[in-house]
Amino acid sequence: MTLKNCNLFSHFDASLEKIGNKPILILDDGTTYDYEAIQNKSAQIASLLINLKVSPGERISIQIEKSPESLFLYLACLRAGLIYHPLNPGYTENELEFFISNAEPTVIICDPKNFSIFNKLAKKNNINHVFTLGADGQGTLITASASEKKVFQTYNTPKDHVAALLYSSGTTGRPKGIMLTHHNLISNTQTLVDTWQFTEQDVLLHALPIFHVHGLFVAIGCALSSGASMYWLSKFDETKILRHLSQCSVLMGVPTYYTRLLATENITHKNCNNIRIFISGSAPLLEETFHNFATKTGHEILERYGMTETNMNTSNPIKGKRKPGTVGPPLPGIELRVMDDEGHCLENDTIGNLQVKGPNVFKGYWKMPEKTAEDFTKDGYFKTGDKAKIDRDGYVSIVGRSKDMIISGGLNVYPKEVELILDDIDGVMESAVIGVEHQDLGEGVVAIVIESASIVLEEKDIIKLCKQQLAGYKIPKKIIFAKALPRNSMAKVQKNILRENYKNLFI
Ligand code: MLC
Ligand code: AMP
Repeated sequence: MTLKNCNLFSHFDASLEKIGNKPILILDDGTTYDYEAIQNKSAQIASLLINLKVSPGERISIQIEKSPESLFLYLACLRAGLIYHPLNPGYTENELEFFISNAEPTVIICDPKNFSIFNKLAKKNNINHVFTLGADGQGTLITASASEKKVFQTYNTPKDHVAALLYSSGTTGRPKGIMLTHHNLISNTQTLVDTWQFTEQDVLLHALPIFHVHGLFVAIGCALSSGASMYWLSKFDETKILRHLSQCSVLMGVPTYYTRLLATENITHKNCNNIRIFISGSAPLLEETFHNFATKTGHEILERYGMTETNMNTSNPIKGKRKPGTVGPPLPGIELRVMDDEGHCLENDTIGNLQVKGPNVFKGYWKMPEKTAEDFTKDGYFKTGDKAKIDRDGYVSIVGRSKDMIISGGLNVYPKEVELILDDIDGVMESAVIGVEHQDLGEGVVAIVIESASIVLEEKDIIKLCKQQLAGYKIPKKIIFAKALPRNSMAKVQKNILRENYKNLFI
């Protein structure tokens, strides 16, 4: 990497300044934004933030819907050297309390409908600035930045400077902030552009949310680093995807996108004619989906593997064999190894703990130095928490997780977090939350609840109480009332037995 200024925006700038006024963003209604528009709008927001006397390294916490302006805001934070802290718009007040007090932002940007919640949180946490930005691109952030200059000198960023803070929960239920540096993101983005052969001729169909690495760093990163255009959909919608597919060359999605497209029966060789690659990740792609999609469209979905802490680690190849059920070999410059519990490297085809090392690996957990140290080996590998094996050709298969985590429609649910809420409900003695095979979502969240004798509970009441505290995707799709939980001799709940007992619940 020869960039003097290690700012991710400067990295985008280097390719975008070459492409003239072709549209970079194309909306469903045909509105377009070229690079000049994006540069101007991000400069105005960056100027506004810096004029508030916010300094590089301070956090901007953001809970908004996806819109063109949400992209300008992300770019503004990069340009100003501010740490971008995105939050799922589904989070409830209860969940937000933790994130805001932990991230300690200087500025909050929220949907106008949630202003009073954030205003309250801001007062409680001594935060002076709360702006709004709605799904329609309107809000105080935009009105306040409209009079700012359209020129902004991008922050001259040191290599280790943190670009983003993304939280992932943990087995204890307490989320951890993951610090990703500009260098982490530049190196991974460039590796993906090279590996997937992105060019300015590409048109990416962008339907992913931008509060997670997949939509934010992988998709936006590949497009802006190569000068490609993006069809910018506010969310996944089969009808809109099918409407625009023939004008696009790349689609990125979680496996649910592909199973939903297959379920429409309207995905054909013809409407996929212009597509160069369909990319899948964030959750396991079933071999059945890979084969059905290939039959229907003539395209073999390219599966890759990553995580928030590392961005992308492996990918099936553009040219060469894409092996269904595998996530491909390690990306260039990234080292992967499979270890046993005692720390010995395992041979090919043997299942063990997957570890990764490379310029893509995050700087550490926010304000958690002990946890950071615990998750790295002495020789600098990050312990992913995934169980994997590597075949003779170097292809990696993710076969399970040592972390107790459910992936529902590409979103992670930590059972402990849901169990804590359930156990707090009057009438619940204890609970166990598991992931069960689900045709649409990959895994569906299921709660097994043991009632105390005194109160009779109904499923709908439990769901209602959960919804007050947890984002929608974490809410159990089914509550099962049982007499007792299976336990081993150490009194630990045997979730494997529960998963086996309820494996046919959704199929
Ligand atoms: C929404 N709902 C979900 C859900 N998403 N339930 C379970 N799992 C999900 N993923 C719930 C809502 O709360 C709501 O409940 C109901 O479903 C309908 O909401 P919706 O917004 O209309 O849902 P829908 O549009 O169908 O969304 C489903 C989805 C979406 C799969 C399209 O979740 C999605 O885009 N997922 C992608 C997530 C992603 O980007 N992951 C990348 C993580 S990065 P109710 O009760 O109110 O009706 C990562 C690293 C890597 O993992 O390697 O990439
Ligand atoms: P997150 O914490 O949201 O970044 O989720 C990362 C986790 O998603 C990884 O640790 C894996 O468990 C899982 N994951 C991502 N991509 C894949 C994939 N292609 N196949 C299987 N699991 C995946």
